[in-house]
Order: sequence, then structure tokens, then C-alpha cells
Amino acid sequence: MSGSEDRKLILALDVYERERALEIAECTADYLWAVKVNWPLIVGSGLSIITELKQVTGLPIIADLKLADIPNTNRLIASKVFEAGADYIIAHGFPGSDSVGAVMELGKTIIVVEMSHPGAKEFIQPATDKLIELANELEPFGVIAPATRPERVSYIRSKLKPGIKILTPGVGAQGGRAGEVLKAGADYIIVGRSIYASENPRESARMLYEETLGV
Ligand code: 3DU
Repeated sequence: MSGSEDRKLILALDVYERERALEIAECTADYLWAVKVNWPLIVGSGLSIITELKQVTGLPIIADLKLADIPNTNRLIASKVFEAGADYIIAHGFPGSDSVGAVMELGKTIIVVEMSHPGAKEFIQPATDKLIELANELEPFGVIAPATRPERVSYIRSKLKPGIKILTPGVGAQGGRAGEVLKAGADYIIVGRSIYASENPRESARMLYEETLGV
């Protein structure tokens, strides 16, 4: 098995309960690059879950807060979340460079440039070119792009500065396919329900991990 830094699978741990979250994270950790925590787990278990997940898995933790506020509020939230042990925070790009910059001053940041659901076509997709420009200017750790639309991942890759990573949610439950989106230029796939809601999360994570090998 590869070292965790070479892996391409991120677990989206969207459960409410602390015990369940820790159990799933622990049993899948061997196959993951990182664990992503979103609002469901934070509102269900509190911010300290970030610290606990880090201790239990030893993996990077991504806080998917999709921050979208004025710089001061983004800063107030992000500082507590980085303090809790988050290694990366996901922020929306549309509030502008000052709002994203406030997060970037505090730690590694991932900017949403497009989303994976059908409604993303209404407002976000028409703004994607501008959001890519913002990312190229600010040079965050990475951007979020849709695994449900591999052709958009190729497009985003072609416009994005080479060092900026592409993280893609939407594999599995939303219909995206791991191999396809990695071939299109994604660096990491983000998978939630196909792992945590399956009968055997460890085995589901193993199978997805196998799919990412050699792509
Ligand atoms: O559909 P899944 O259960 O595999 O979960 C996907 C996760 O990624 C979930 O936390 C969701 O909030 C997040 N996400 C998207 O699905 C799509 C985006 O564009 C951005 C984040």
C-alpha cells in the first residue's frame, strides 16, 4: 500500500455522530489521503471532532465550510477552525479576493470554482472562468471542480496554473467515476456516501483506492 501522501482518495465524512465518524475514519484511513469534514459533522459533533479525527487517523483534515462571507467574518471562523487542527479550509471564491485572502492568510485554502450538482449550471458555472482567474492570482493549495462533469475538469485543468491541485467531489452517489475524472486532470477524488453509507466502509474505500492506482 502506498504512503498516505501518494493517495488520491478523500473521505467526505458527512455523518452527525461522533462515534460513528471516528469508527468510519479509523477503519478507512489506510486508503485515504485526507478526511473532509463538512457542516453535518460539525453541527452534530462539535468542532473538537476535527482534533479527534486528526489524532485517530493521523491524516490531513479538510474543513469544507465553503466560507462565503466578508473578510472579517471569514477570518473569525477560519482562525478557530485552523486552531482546532484543520489543515485545509474550503472557501467560496465568489465573495471576492479579499474574502478568500483573509482565509489564505491563516492557512492552506481550497477555492470552489465549480460545483457538482445540477443547479451549479445556474450561477457558478457561468462564473467559473473568473473564479479560475482568481485562483491563478491567489495560488491556493487547490480548487474544487465537479467529478460529475469530467469535461469541465479537463477545461479547468487547462486554464489553471500547474501547481494548483484539483479536488473533485461527486464520485459515486452523484454519478461521477473515479478513473474518468482522474484521467480528466483531477488530483484527488472526494467520496462520501459510497463509503460511509455502504455496508462495509473499509471495503468500499479499498475498492475506490484500487481504482485510483495507476491512473
Ligand atoms: O455525494 P457524496 O456523498 O459523495 O459527498 C460529496 C461531498 O462533497 C459532500 O460533503 C458535499 O457537500 C461535498 N461537495 C460536493 O458534493 C459538491 C461540490 O461541488 C462541493 C462539495
